[in-house]
Amino acid sequence: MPRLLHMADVHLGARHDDLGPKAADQRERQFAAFARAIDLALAEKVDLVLICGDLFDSNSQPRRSVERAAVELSKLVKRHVPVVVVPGTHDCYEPGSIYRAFDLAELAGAPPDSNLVTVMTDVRQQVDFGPLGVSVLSRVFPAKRAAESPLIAIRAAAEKARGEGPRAGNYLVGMIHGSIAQPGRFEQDEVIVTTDEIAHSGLDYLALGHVHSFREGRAGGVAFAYSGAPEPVALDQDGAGQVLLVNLEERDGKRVVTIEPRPVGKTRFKKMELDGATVASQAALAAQLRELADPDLVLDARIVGVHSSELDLNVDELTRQLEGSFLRLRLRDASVVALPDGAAAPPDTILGALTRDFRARIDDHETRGDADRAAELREALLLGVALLDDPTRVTLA
Ligand SMILES: [Mn+2]
Repeated sequence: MPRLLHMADVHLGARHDDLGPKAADQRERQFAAFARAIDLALAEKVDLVLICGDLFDSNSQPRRSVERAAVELSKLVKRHVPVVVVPGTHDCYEPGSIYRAFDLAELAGAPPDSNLVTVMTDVRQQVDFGPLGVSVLSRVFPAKRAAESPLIAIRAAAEKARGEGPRAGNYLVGMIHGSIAQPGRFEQDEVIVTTDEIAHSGLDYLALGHVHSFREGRAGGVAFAYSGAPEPVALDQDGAGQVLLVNLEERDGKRVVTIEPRPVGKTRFKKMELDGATVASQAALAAQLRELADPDLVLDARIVGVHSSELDLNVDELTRQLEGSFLRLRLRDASVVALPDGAAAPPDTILGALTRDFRARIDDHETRGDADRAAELREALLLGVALLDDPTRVTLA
């Protein structure tokens, strides 16, 4: 029973211009996840490793970075675990492709013609692992954009393989870096396939790359999956962080494909809402958030509800104080200040009339969903109440 490890979208060498001084850290995190994926392949004794595009973030990487990736692949070579790589969109097979500039197989120490490291190209579209009973099929274009669906050529190759003597019983595994067409969402992309094409591909399993979140599905009798990125490439990709172990087996004469996601990424995501009424002060909130401190955590915290008029909160300042404690911190204050109790002021006083009139206008804007205007009116009401109560407390600066 052949057992595969499927990964994609490692994006080694990503620049992360938006991360500033943390960019190098994030590159290292991605490399570490790649290394853990290789370790997992060895620990799980898989028979074959598939890398479905965007192993590198771009076609221009320094030699030392390519060599460093090849050192990881050499660990597979030493244990005679073959690996098949397809170029993606970031590292596409254009004339200046990284896969033309460097011989990954040689760098990884694979003997020539050993099939231990195979990079699929526009001329290398099939590799047969005879003893394993697996044939890997792909269709790579010498440009970022495919002239046609890669499944046209893959289907033809699958039909041929099924008809050929020694390979007729092989499991057929396709590798594609591209999008599955979805009306209204993915109609345009560099490489597009349809679920109908997958259903009629003749494959047992289609390994996909390009979408950075894990997704599995079935079209006709064909299992397919996106492994997602081993580590998020951008800090909003909360479906990333794993590779897939794929088992191909026959049960009662039927071929069964099972897909098991296994975590290799470290990044964790947490979204939380804090009730403004429970926030006593900025210092108290800082202490509360500090308890969650974790360099692998992307924390998205939002303060909601109603807060006391005594609370003086500067979320930008607080974010600056705490951001070193997290991989990334996003802090937002969507709470509103508590209004004075209208019933406390007799209706025939100025305070009573002001409160009643403003509350009606605030309610009106909130009902219509104009939160900004409602917040302005709340501030104005609080200021008015303070002026009537004790004008010396108010400084209009
Ligand atoms: Mn990608």
